[in-house]
Amino acid sequence: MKKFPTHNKKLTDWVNKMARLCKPDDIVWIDGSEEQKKQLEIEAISAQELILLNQEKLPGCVLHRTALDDVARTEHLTYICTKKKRDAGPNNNWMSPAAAYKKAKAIFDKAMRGRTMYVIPFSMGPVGSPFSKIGVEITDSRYVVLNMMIMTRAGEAALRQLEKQDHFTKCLHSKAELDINKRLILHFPEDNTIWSVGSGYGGNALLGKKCLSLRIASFIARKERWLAEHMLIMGIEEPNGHIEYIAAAFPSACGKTNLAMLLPPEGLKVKGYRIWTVGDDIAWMRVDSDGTLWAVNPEAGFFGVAVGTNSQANPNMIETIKKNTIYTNVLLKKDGTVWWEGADGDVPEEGIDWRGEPWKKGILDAKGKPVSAAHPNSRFTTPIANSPTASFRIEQHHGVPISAIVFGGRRQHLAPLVYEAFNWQHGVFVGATMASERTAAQVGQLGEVRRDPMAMLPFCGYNMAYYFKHWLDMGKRMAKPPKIFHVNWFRMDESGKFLWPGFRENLRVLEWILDRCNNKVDAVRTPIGYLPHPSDIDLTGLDLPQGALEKLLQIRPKDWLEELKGVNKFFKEFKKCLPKELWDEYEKLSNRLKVNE
Ligand code: GTP
Ligand code: SPV
Ligand code: MN
Repeated sequence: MKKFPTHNKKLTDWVNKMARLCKPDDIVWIDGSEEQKKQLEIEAISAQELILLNQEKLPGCVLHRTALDDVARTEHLTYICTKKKRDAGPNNNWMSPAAAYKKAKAIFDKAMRGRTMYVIPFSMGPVGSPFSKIGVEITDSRYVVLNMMIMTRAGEAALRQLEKQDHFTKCLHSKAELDINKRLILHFPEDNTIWSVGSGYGGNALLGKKCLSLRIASFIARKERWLAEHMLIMGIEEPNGHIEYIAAAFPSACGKTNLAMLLPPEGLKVKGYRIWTVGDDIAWMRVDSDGTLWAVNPEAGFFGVAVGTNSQANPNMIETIKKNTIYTNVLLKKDGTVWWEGADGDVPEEGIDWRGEPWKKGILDAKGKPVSAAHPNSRFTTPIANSPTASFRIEQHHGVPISAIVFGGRRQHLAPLVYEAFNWQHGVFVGATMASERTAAQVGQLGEVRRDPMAMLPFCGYNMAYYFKHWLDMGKRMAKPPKIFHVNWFRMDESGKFLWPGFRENLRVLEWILDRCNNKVDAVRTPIGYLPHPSDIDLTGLDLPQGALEKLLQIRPKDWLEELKGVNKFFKEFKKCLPKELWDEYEKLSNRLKVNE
């Protein structure tokens, strides 16, 4: 391979400049070929960055262990660096671009000494689609390269596209010392640039993912009048062959991947539904000339949560991750296969845990707590094309039309199983007031309820007050905006058990959502929105305890009024910038609740 396979001056100048800063021993351009991938794998295995798994049982699969304090996104070290602080908003950590570059430069300085610098041209979205964006990631991590080769369209074709359009997102990454005290994930939306240093974890280091496709893309999308969202995209094929597409935003580790790949439940089999996965994490959506909303998934792979994945919850994923998959922070079994809490089969007798320590069934730590085999945020990286549910429209430059937008989160008590917003503006309010209990996907206190508007709190690359305004404007531009819904698979009974079985059974709720979109059923008007008549949720073949559905659909105005206090506090953080329409919706909801109290 030629040393510099491009004549694009912007690109070569930038690569040279970054090389002068990081001082790598060598520079290698990623062409995306199978041979290059194999070569990198061999090198990574001999450098002990990867472990080759049992190739008979798991062909093309490898295992990686991160540093112990590098297992999830570090939101407190993630910054939006705009000239004006107000443009980043109260929802983001802010640093001035000058201060941020200076601080990071000191860490990047000579960080790649003794290492190879890889240059990865990549396309988010099908190469050549007018909706796709080109990025180039520079990294000193082979693990990052191999992940990017799955998660994006990386290599030669993306480079040729870059040369045609001559602009790209500059993404610089170095593991440096993998020191959490010298870790920064910096976004410079005004320079179309990302600098990430000191972490090797997915969302911190695979810069095409959250950094480009959400933080930078959301900033661009506002200017170009489209939406970059933390949403899955799925197609629901009806027995007559017609496919309806929905997009759904749930916070990290709240069920996007599982829903996007759903296998219809036994009880609904006779109805003949089939699910097609377009994406499990990110949606780029725009209004087309027909006045409706269309979506593409910018990614080419899944970076999915391992813990809890099994053939009961997500059989399609179990098929998907049997080959060409990178596993991160799971248990290594004696036979060279892997395991995690909630995986298929018996708990293994022994193995090497995600920390690289010997592990035995039932082993307890010094405090008497079970030692986890896999980290709760352990993940696998696998091509979407591996999935039996991969949609035939993934590569289509135009994407898919969206009939419904679904918001959701983890709420033990408050939110009902499903409800529908009265209209687009109310739907934006529903999204803007979302909250969820914290999961292991980000560092912090598990279980704590935090407001997470549109599941975008950690990912919106600018002031969320402007983002809400942008959402409101998008609705006005559509002749037929999708209907907006809210779901909660996580409501619990008094004893702390989930009231709803979730997973495959969620199709029953999607069925109601589509029926509403197609005006097939009416609904109950409540203070918070339209709720289903219990008889309109098809429970055929589902053994739901007596009264459970009623509990799942219950609304307690008192609890909602309490919730509004948190919303009020959150909205006030945006001061005068918050769109008036959201305060209007707030007042209207508050009044409706008081009448019903
Ligand atoms: P990110 O990749 O972090 O954005 O997460 P995600 O939104 O794709 O979440 P994912 O589908 O990986 O699910 C995360 C966790 O939620 C897993 O542990 C699942 O077992 C659990 N989960 C998913 N769907 C359901 C459901 O319907 N009910 C219940 N109770 N748990 C679920
Ligand atoms: C999430 O945390 O929402 C993920 C994983 O999808 S990460 O790539 O780390 O962001
Ligand atoms: Mn995610």
